[in-house]
Amino acid sequence: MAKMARPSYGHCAMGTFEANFDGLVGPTHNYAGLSRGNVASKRNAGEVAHPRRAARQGLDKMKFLSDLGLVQGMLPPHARPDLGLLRRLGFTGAPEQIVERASQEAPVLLAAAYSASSMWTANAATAIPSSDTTDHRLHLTPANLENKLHRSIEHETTGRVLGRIFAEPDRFQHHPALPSCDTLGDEGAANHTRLAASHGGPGLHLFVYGRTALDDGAPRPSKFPARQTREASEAVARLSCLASGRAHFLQQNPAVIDQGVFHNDVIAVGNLDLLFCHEEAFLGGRAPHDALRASFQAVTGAELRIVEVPSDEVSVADAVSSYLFNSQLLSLEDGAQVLLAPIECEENASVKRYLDGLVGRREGIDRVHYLDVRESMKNGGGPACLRLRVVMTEAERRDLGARTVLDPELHAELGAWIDRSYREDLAVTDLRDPALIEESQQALDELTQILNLGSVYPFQLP
Ligand code: SUG
Repeated sequence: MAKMARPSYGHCAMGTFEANFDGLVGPTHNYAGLSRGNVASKRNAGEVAHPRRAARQGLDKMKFLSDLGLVQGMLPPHARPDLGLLRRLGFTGAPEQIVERASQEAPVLLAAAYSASSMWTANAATAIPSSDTTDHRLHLTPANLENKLHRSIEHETTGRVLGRIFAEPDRFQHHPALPSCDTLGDEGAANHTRLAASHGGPGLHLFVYGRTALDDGAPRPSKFPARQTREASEAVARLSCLASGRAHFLQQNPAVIDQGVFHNDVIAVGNLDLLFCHEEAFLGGRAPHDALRASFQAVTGAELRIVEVPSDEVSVADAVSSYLFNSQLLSLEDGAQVLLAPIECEENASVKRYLDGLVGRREGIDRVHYLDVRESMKNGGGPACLRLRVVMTEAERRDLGARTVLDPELHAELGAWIDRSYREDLAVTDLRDPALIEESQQALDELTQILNLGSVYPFQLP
């Protein structure tokens, strides 16, 4: 086969680019240990969090991407505490009474209602670009996140926010989250990767699931939950009107889920024609690679490059503790491909050695940048967890509603808003402080004005 020219990268290639919508870290960011199967969340349970620092780290990351010439958007935090959740669980009275009683009787439920977990927008939704759908609209399906109580309360607000940003009905098609049940556990884009020769060309959508819910005999992890089901991935692909042959389904290796790989983006990351993954990422090891390559070839006419990290160079344990694969893999306008890795990768000897060698071998990754998002990392959220990728055209971008694409003015306003609205420290025990209710609502009310979002939070709705 003739050697393919290197795909044309850059955010303006053929008027189509990849935008990253990062979750702004909310004012109630804390460490409550709510996520079984997520080792960082459990390890750091009860530590004092630093909401202002966390939000600043997130904003710095957004600025970094924007300075690289990429389109950087954002999704706002959700209103917390979720008083609606606590009311549904039988806590009554004024907000202060609800919080007081929940803190006495059920502190874990209070922590769920206060979680800032919407910051991890890789779990907000699955976005399928218009170039790959039969109705030529961009489809968005919020994830039901049914596996964890504190995350299962996100999809309604997510749906409202996405509806405001992607508002033009001729261009954007919104679906409600899948029914919230164990059979249809959906964790959104964290288990979905679009592979293509260029952002504007046809894409193959790789959906990675943890288990087949309706087959008791199928392989599944034994210790930790497999949050994403095959049934959910298939439903999202169907709902999104993916053109024929554009979806490819792979099962995650159950053994790595049991070692803390609770989403595929903890063990693999892809961009355009490059898939960067660990040797143990998928059930069957390397066996599924051939079929994936063939699907990619059939859709794009190009060759898929798979860079597989061997276990004897980086163990699964090191991949999980450093979050190597939760890096963002980004193509810049000059054609360079960069890996935006968490700073923990620079501090892990085997991971650093591997990355130095990888860049030296020029296997598709030209540079590595290390980024400090430690506050999020301590809850199991690296750079890639913090962003929802949306491949879109210039015309679609022009039709976006609200003011959610970062520019220098918005950056300055958000920085000032964080500094005046966020606490420096927040312990789980502070969640019973009645002042935090009003404080967080006030902050988000101001934010909706900064972002021109209109009313999206329950406390703002009639
Ligand atoms: O769902 N952590 C999140 C981290 C999500 C990471 N996302 C991706 N891999 N895409 C989760 O487990 C911890 C909250 C706490 O323990 O307080 C939490 O929800």
